Amino acid sequence: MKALEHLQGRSVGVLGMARSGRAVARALVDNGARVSVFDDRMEVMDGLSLKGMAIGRLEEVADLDLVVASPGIPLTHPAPHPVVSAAREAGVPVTCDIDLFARPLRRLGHSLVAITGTNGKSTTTALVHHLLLSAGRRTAIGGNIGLPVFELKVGATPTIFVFELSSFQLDLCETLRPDIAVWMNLTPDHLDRHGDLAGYVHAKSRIFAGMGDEDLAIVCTDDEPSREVAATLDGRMGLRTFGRSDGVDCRIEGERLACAGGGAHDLSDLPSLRGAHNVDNAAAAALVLGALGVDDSSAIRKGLLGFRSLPHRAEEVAGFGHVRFINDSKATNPVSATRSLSTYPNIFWIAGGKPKPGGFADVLPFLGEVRHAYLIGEAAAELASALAGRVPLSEHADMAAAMRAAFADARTFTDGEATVLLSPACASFDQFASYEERGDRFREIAREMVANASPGLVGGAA
Ligand code: UMA
Repeated sequence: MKALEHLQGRSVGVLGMARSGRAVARALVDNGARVSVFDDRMEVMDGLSLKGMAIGRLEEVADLDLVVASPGIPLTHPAPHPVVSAAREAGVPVTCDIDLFARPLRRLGHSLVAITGTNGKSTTTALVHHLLLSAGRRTAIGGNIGLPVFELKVGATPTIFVFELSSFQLDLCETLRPDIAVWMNLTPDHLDRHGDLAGYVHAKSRIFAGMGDEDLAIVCTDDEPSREVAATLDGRMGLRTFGRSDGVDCRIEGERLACAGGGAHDLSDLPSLRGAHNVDNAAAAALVLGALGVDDSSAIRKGLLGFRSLPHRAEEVAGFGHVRFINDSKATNPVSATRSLSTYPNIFWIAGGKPKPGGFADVLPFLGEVRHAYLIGEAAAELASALAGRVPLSEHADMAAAMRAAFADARTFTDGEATVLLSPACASFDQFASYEERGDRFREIAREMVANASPGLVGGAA
């Protein structure tokens, strides 16, 4: 693979041996690099097939030519990983899979659309990829969305690579130069990893660092940090904006969007793109498609109609009479949870997990449809005091117990459609290995409860 040819015969350390580390280590071995691998968890190292690889040793880091760190490896906060510190002290460059993979793409005739933002980046990435496919374009999807880029094939036919990029990945990128970079929004998140908001903005802004006047930035200017970032880009590269203020290139009004240059779309009848946040996602996607020469409104509408929401993001997983179960496990911070809270009616809301710093004030204006909150995990007490007096609430030992209580209440609710919503506003790590595991469990329990429920006990819509 062209991205790694220059590393033939070189000594490369791969730090973190989960999804991205394993994929890049295998690709490096296939390209003749001498690969040593590091992971702090014994069980990960024990389970590895080390074909062509050696176990890395801290005292040998200074002899390496390059370290490829996984996104989850701390670089600065709370403290740099010892391998990262040793590499820096010895002047060994530290990079990531995304930076390595993307480097030769432009030279080989491919294009890169890179998408970041605190919320909405996975759905936008999936939507852009889906719309390109439905327009007959050759495209590939990867990155933070859960698909390590070194598992993708790079062939001779020009391909549009669409990558979701997190601040963790961007923090490690030195040479990244997307043809199109999309910035969805910015609210405080991952402050434990980046130190403070400025550190988080700095890491995310690296998406634009290598871009020049042939390239295009697409930025939603609805929040202050994003407006400040957009102001720094003007003149350095092409810039198209979207949002709810005057003067943007793609204006959002309710569930409609009107893009300068023709694209006008009404999203109110699209079941997979419910809620205001999905209008943002569609606006970004329409601008990307327009920039890539796909600006036929009816083709885009056909593509939007065929889009299915991603697992764990407002994913409808089961239904019973008037009750719908929505898995929004990916809502790992309060702002993200506000999106589904403002989308569904009569919400029986399961929230909690490992809290992020900053409290829950952001959800308070969005409780209008919450009929009861079922609180779980380490955050239960903090959430209970934030919500007290605003909505009825109860604390539960775990998600299964909360779901049983929520389903019982939703079934006997008689005033319209009811939604049992998992939108935790917290990370999952206190009770689950990942938000995916939490969402999978929610889906499984919901389907079990529905399969075992007696139809005679259904409450019913008014
Ligand atoms: N490890 C150490 N020492 C440490 C930290 C981690 O040895 O101090 C090891 C762990 O034991 C483990 C490995 O590193 O074996 C984990 O690496 P990783 O966390 O980077 O996990 P990957 O499976 O490689 O997944 C990464 C992204 N993970 C993170 O950013 C935390 C995935 O994003 C991404 O999908 C994947 O690469 C493919 O590109 C996940 C994520 O949670 C979805 N992202 C965050 C988010 O969306 O909020 C940013």
